[in-house]
Amino acid sequence: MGKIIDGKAVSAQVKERIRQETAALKEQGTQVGLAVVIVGDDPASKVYVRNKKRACEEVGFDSYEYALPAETTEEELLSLVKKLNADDKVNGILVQLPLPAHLDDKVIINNILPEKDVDAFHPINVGRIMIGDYSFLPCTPAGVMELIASTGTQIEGKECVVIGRSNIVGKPQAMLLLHSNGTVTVCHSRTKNLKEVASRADILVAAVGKAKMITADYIKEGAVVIDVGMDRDENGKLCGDVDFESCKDKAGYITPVPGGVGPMTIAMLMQNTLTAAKIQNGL
Ligand code: L34
Repeated sequence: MGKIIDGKAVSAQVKERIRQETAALKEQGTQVGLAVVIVGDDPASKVYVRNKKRACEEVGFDSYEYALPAETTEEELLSLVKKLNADDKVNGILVQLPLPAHLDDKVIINNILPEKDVDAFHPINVGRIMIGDYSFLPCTPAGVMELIASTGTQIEGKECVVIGRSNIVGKPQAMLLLHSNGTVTVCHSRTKNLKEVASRADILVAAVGKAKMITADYIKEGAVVIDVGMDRDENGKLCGDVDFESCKDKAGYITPVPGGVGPMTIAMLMQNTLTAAKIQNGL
């Protein structure tokens, strides 16, 4: 029987540590603030943003929420970003993705000050991650690393397979595993023999966006299986990229959806925001 990794419990531990540090900073006169910008009314994004706001309350950050209509122009969004860049109360700026189709993520992200880019999506921060010299780690991949660490599994020398090559998850995930001395393979939609490659993995990270695509025949007995997917099954129920039921006994460790990677993404956002506040205050 594989052990279920409790992302809620691990994230609660991380947030508790952040809460204590935030309270200590406050005593010294530093209050931490995060601005979260959401454009349009994608229901999933609204849930994630609400969870981020709640996490800010839990750890003692001020949160500033900007819910803009779907018709917001690039000019309007950029002017908000610039206002937040200049606002000393705002240590971190997060523009929730995806944006409506008429807005270009790249243009918006490039205009967030790198030192306030708590998603680590700005090219400067991406470059720093590439060379292993960073202050912020992208939230989802960093959360995955924490979940792997929580199992006591050493990454060094292990076969790590990442399925998915997005800029937000797959690519930075591969880099973080590499920094931990894993032997890393990145698979994607053109990979041949995906099953064969995936089932070599000691550590498998699925970030494809296809409901329950990873069945037991994709995984090695005893592997650590991390499910980044936020998908809907045939009944519209939230599920991951991994077919949890068929994999849970074969895996050594496995994350559930919900309650796995999602809460960790948010905990890591809190971590990055705290780091940003410390750097901006010369601490
Ligand atoms: N800019 N955009 C930006 N930064 C991010 O870090 C994100 N991401 C991804 C989407 N767009 C983003 C998130 O916030 C994914 N993501 C995210 C955050 C939280 C949760 C899921 C994805 C989450 O809270 N998941 C819960 C279930 C939520 C539900 O009930 O629908 C969980 O337990 O997994």
